[in-house]
Amino acid sequence: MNTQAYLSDFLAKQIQKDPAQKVFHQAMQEVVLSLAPVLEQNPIYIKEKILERIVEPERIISFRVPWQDDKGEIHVNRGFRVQFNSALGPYKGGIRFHQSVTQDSLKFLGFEQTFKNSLTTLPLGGGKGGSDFDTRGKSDSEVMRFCHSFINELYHHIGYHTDIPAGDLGCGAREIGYMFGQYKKLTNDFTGAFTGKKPNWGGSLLRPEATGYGIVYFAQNMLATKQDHLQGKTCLVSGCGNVGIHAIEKLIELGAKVVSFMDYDGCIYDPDGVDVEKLAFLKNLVFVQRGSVKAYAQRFSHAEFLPGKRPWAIPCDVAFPTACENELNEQDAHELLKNGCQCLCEGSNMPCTPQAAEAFHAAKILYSPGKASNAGGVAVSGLEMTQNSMRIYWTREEVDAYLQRIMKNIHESCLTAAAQYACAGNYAAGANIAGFKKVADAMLDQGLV
Ligand code: 2IT
Repeated sequence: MNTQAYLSDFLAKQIQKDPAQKVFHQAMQEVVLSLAPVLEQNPIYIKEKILERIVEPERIISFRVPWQDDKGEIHVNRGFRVQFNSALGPYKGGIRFHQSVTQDSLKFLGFEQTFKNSLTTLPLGGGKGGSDFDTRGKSDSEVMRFCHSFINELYHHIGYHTDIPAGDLGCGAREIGYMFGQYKKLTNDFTGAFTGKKPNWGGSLLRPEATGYGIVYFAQNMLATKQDHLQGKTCLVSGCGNVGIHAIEKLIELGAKVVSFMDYDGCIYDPDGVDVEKLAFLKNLVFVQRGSVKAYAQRFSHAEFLPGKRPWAIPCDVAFPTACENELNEQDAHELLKNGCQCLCEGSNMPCTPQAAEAFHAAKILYSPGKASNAGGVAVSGLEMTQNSMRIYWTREEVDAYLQRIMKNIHESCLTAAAQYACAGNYAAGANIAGFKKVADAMLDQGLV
């Protein structure tokens, strides 16, 4: 059987196993199809059934999360941890708290995480977890009771050398604090079993900023291949959570002009660009008030609030999707390209639909996949683990130097792998190939486990 036929047959069989897992299939298909040249040059991966093994999570834990709200009413949510692959190190990946969380979405995220973590060059396996619990509209004490209940089960399955969760959508320092506290209470052990901790109890400086800064560093590296830079560029950012806000911060510092950001209610278009003062307002609004971005347009005169909209129709040079999977479709991609966008740097995991990604590839603009460009977050989580092991703290400057070096290395690995397998300049294929090879070779070394 030739490689293309093998891959079609492989995908058909996998899809048949769980026909409803659409988003996982999308992620699997994207990775697997780009591996054709690798399989051709390394038939051992086919003989040893590496693809069949790598798409199957090592373990999925699914559990009940009962909790009581402030009125005493009982709620039951679903909790999951997908322990996807431990060939390179303990399972590592975030916890997502959002109503959209299902086993399917966490399988997709755990799969992506495995390759992303491999790209960081740190000894990290891949995992992801979460719950269909929505933190929006909940009081602090409700969030605490939920997090404690979540950990009452999850603590059996995680640990410093086993599985190290962190934050993700809907799960920030507050939630990590409650989970870490309960984990410590139950295990009687103060270890770095979580990352994204606050710096006064074991967290790394720059971890909150790392994903956002990292995507901007990656974009800098991409632009540098064309002797270009971010200064003076008009940029779009979408989601303004932890990733988006820190991307905006770094972009302002580098002299770029950020004209958009959004939340669940809609999009802000600020033609004057976000400056340091406006960013301080936005940070307070999002991180402290937990309010809607609408308030930004009420506060700053030229800014417009576009209810229910996303930013992709606004003309820009560089775009940073930083909200969630499939937030940018084919029509959005054509709109961006028509308006002159020359660089699309993914901050969220799989933000582009396959058709949107195809449009960016066809137009040959600089286009990076999330698993490469957003790896700075988990990379600094890896550095947090190192600091915990050494029982020391590094300075912000030390962590930033590591982060910049890691993003540069990931950028280089993508380009090197792409060139080696005849798809020069294709960051998506390069990231898949480089990420896959390291995991696959470790799996070969470790035998059938
Ligand atoms: O998608 C991601 O890389 C994360 N949510 C961060 C994972 C981590 O372990 O820091």
